[in-house]
Amino acid sequence: MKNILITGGAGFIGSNFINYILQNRDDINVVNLDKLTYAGNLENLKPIENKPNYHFVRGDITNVELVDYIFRKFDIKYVINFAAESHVDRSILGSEIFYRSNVIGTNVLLEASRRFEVQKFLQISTDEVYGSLGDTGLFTEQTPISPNSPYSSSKASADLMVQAFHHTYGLPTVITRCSNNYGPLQFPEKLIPLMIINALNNKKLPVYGDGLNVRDWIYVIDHNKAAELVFEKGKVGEVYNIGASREMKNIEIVKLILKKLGKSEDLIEYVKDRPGHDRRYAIDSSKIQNELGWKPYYEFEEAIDFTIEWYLNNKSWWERIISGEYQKYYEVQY
Ligand code: NAD
Ligand code: TDX
Repeated sequence: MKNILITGGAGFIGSNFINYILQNRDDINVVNLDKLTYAGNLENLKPIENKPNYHFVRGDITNVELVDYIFRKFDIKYVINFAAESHVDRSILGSEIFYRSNVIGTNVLLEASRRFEVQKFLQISTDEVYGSLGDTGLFTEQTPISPNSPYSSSKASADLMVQAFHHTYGLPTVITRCSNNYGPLQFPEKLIPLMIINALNNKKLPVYGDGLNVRDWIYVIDHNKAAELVFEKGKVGEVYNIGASREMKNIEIVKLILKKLGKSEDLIEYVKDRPGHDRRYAIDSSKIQNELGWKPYYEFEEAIDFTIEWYLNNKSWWERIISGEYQKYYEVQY
C-alpha cells in the first residue's frame, strides 16, 4: 500500500482527484489534509468518505507540528500538493494569505518530505507561472517563469522551492503545470461556474475588459488522469505541462453558456478589467504526450455539457455556497 498525503483534497480539483483515484484503485491509502477555507467543501467527497483507505484531517499545511504528526502517524511516503489559495481576483484584493498558504505551506511540506524520506512529491502548479502570451506561441516547459499576479507569483515561488529541494537535497519531486480547469464541483467564483449560476439566476454576467482574453480549457478529469500519470511515471526533477489545446476567448464561453441555457445575451455586462489581466494562455503538452503517453480524452463540446448539466442537477450544492450556509455545515460537522 502507498500512503499518500493529498493536500487541498476538499477543493475543486483535489476532490475530483480523490473521488477518481479511490474509485479506481485500492492499492493506496489517502490522507486528505485540508484547512477547509471558503473553497474547501467536504460534501465534495461524499462518494468515497466511508472508504477504509480514506482519512480526512482538517488543518493547515503551514502548521509544522501538524504536518510532522501526519507524516509520522500515517507513515507518509508520497505527497500530492493541491492545497493553495487559487483565485486571482482574491490575490489582487490581498496577497498575504497567498504567500502564506502557497509559498510557506509548500515549504513546510517540502521540509517534512525531506525529513521523512518521501519517495515522490508532486506539486500541482499552473500555466500562469509563465506569464502572458501574445497572439501566437505556446508555453513549453522551457518558457521562462514570468508570473504577473500575486497568485501566480506565489505559485511560481513554490515551484522554485520544489526545484531547489530536488537539486539540493535530491528530493524526488515532479511539477505539473496545467491550464484552466472546468467541471463539476468548481467554486462559483471562477469564470465557468459563475456564469452558469448567474445565468440560471437571471443575474448579470460580468465580463472583464473587452472579453477577448484567451484561456486554454481542460476538463478536470483529464487534468487528474495526467496528474496521476506524472505521479506514477514522471521523471523526478522534471516539469510537465498539461493542457487540452482548447483556446477560447472569455466572451465565446459566456455566449456559449447563455445559448445552452436558452438565456439572452442581454445578461452580459462588460465591467472594469482585472488589474494586470493576463491576455492569453496556451499550453504545449507534447512532452507529457510523447514521454508518458497521456492525451486528453474529453472534447470541450461534450464536457461543457456535462458541466452545465452537473450545475443544473446540483442546485443545492451551489445554493448552499452562495448563501454562505455551507460554512455552518462545517461548524456542525467538525
Ligand atoms: P480550490 O480553491 O478549489 O481548492 C483549494 C483547496 O485547498 C481548498 O479545499 C482549501 O480549503 C485548501 N487549502 C487552501 N489553503 C490551505 C492551507 N493553507 N492548508 C490546507 N488546505 C488549504 O482550488 P483548485 O481550483 O481545486 O486548485 C487546486 C490546485 O490546482 C491549486 O494548487 C491551483 O493552483 C492548481 N491549479 C488550478 C487550476 C484551475 O483551473 N482551477 C489550474 C491549474 C492549477
Ligand atoms: O467574473 C469574471 N469575469 C471574467 O471576465 C471572472 C471570474 C473571470 N473573468 C475572466 C478572467 C480570465 O480571463 O475569465 C478568465 C478566467 O478567469 P478565472 O476563472 O478567474 O481563471 P484564471 O484567472 O484564468 O485562473 C484560473 O486558471 C489557472 C484558476 O483560477 C487558477 O487557479 C489556475 O491556476
